[in-house]
Amino acid sequence: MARTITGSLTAGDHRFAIVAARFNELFVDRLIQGAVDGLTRHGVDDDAIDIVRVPGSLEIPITVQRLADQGGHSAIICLGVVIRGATVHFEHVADGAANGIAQIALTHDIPVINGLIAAETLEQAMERSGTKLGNKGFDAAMAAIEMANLLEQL
Ligand code: INI
Repeated sequence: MARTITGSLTAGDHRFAIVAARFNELFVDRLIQGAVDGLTRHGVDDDAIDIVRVPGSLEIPITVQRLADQGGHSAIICLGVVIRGATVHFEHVADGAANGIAQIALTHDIPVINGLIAAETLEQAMERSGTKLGNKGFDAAMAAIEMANLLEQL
């Protein structure tokens, strides 16, 4: 029978970093709360979570790179909010951040979870940061725990 390998949602001895933008902090703060809630509810100790704040989403990749170089975490969660309505260079910020963090995951062999919201409107950003459509920070935390455990097995 085929063997399926998946990562569990158990904390283990993993340490996690959250890199979060201050830009649009009204929403990003909710994402941080969601991510921390997701981690701790699955058994991750508060002391095993490092939160690093950066000015905006474009500063997330270099910060993730530094953390990945240091090697103290099993996964890194990126949180930021880019809103088209409020940003002329929306694509530049959203794509720059997303491409940068994806690249670091591959070059440093560490799960870097994209918890960035790219929203068309303020309302959409609100929906994804703790109201109608859940909390993307919480979802990112789940992906981080699962990937930390999965990569340990592979
Ligand atoms: N940063 C964001 O995280 N979200 C945005 O919507 C945004 N807008 O609107 O421009 C944004 N800009 C700042 C950017 O990430 C950098 O901090 C800035 O350009 C300095 O490098």
